[in-house]
Amino acid sequence: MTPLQKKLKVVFADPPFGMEFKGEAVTESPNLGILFIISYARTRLSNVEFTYLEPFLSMDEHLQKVKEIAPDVYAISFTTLRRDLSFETIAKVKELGLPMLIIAGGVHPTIDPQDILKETAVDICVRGEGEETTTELLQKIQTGQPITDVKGTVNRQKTNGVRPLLKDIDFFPAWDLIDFEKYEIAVSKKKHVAYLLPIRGCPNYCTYCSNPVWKLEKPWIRQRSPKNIAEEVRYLYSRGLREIYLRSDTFNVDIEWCLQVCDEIKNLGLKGLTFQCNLRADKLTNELAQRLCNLNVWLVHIGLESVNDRVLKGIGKNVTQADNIRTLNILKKYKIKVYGFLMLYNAWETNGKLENETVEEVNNTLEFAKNSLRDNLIEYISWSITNPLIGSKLYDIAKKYDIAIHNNKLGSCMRFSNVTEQQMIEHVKQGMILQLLNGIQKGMMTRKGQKRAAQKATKILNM
Ligand code: B12
Ligand code: SF4
Repeated sequence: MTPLQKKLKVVFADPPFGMEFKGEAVTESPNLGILFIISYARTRLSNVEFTYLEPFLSMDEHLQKVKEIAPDVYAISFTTLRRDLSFETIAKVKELGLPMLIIAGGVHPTIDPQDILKETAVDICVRGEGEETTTELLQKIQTGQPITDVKGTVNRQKTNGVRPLLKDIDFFPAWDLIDFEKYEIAVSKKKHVAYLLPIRGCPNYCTYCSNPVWKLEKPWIRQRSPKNIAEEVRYLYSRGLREIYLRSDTFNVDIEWCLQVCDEIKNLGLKGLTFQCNLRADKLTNELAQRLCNLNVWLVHIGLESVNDRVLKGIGKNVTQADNIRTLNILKKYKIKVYGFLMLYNAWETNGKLENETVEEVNNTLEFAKNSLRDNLIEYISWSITNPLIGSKLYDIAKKYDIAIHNNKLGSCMRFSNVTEQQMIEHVKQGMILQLLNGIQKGMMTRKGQKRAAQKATKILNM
């Protein structure tokens, strides 16, 4: 520490969802983005004390902790779907009247920093990956330098450009801050599961995907070295974890690298360890499936989305239904189960004309799901009515044609001239019943999964 470096207390926060949100995706995993930033910054800065306020705290607990710590910097992370809760949290933190700098980062501040600067007391928004930007900001605060010009930030005076994405991502999150007992995912073999991110970015450009953090700058895709990934697996094992979910959007971006990752982890010789991962359906080889099977990957998550090639093409998925079926069959051969994700009522634009998934096409998708569950081609399904999220190409399409709606029964989705609301509600009911009955039947659900199922059942009864 140089004499000029003042001691800093920094609080990183998820918005406080509270215990009632257990059963929602927010308490499946700690915020990996925050843990990556802390891990990166603390090896480069001295005399900074980091605290992480986790998502399961209630608003009162959250505020109490901020009061006790009285941080110099309060840094909150949020997605667009949590905008309102985050704005409420920021307002209440501000009301505490403590002298602190308020920073926002993550998906929503990256997409729409002006929304945050206009509506809240946030001083600085960080766009894109936060490791280098936050480290530079904290360093400048510590040494009393101005912070209005830091690259990758937006403040009320100016927008400071885009910071290049990290080249070296061979480090892992600050797991030492986490008690894994507090997190639970919906479907798992072991009680606790840690998420591990082997890749950042995704090479595709699906119209409905709101994934702006990675798409501000190229190269989007960066892979960690197989050795570094294996080191993280060893660390998590030493912490008592026996199930790990390789959670990057797509694990099989580069098959050769994937095979090396499997080998490095396997060579650790750790007993009783199981895995889940995310795959894309167009790139699975028999060799990779065999290697995943040897590694005890028991569940693979795939975004199948739709069974109609017209729709898959329209939404830019770059996959055909033949790819989907081929991949499901390969996985079945190696006894790897599949969690399939479906989207209903998607939309896209072809040659300047709006197109949407028809009632008949949605019927096809649900019928396929029903048959595949029966034939053990798919083990679990989850589905959603397509929501045109800000940051996606679909958001712009929905805006252009003025089709975005939000109502109590369907949530945020789109309306189309060839589909009635009643037809959509019928499909929501069918989808919920299918997912619910299958989940109960398969019995692999954790308490969280059962709670989610119960929430869905209540929703059906109220429709
Ligand atoms: C793993 C994951 C989860 C995990 C863990 C969440 C997490 N934050 O790590 C769980 C299951 C909990 C989760 C839940 C949800 N997720 Co999620 N999730 C992802 C996924 C697949 C990977 C995230 C990731 O790679 N993290 C690793 C780090 C390195 O990246 P990062 O989180 O973006 O963080 C970096 C920057 O954003 C920034 N940063 C982040 N926070 C902060 C805070 C500050 C102060 C600063 C300075 C910087 C900063 O620096 C970080 C390090 O570089 C992404 C897709 C994607 N590839 O981004 C979707 C994604 C982020 N999730 C999404 C959604 C919708 C959700 C849910 C709302 C789902 C639901 N219906 O409940 C919830 C909301 C959770 C919340 N806290 O609000 C959307 C967000 C879209 C949007 N416009 O809002 C994404 C983009 C998926 C998609 N393509 O649509 N998710
Ligand atoms: S939906 Fe998945 S495959 Fe498509 S662009 Fe988004 S992350 Fe990539």
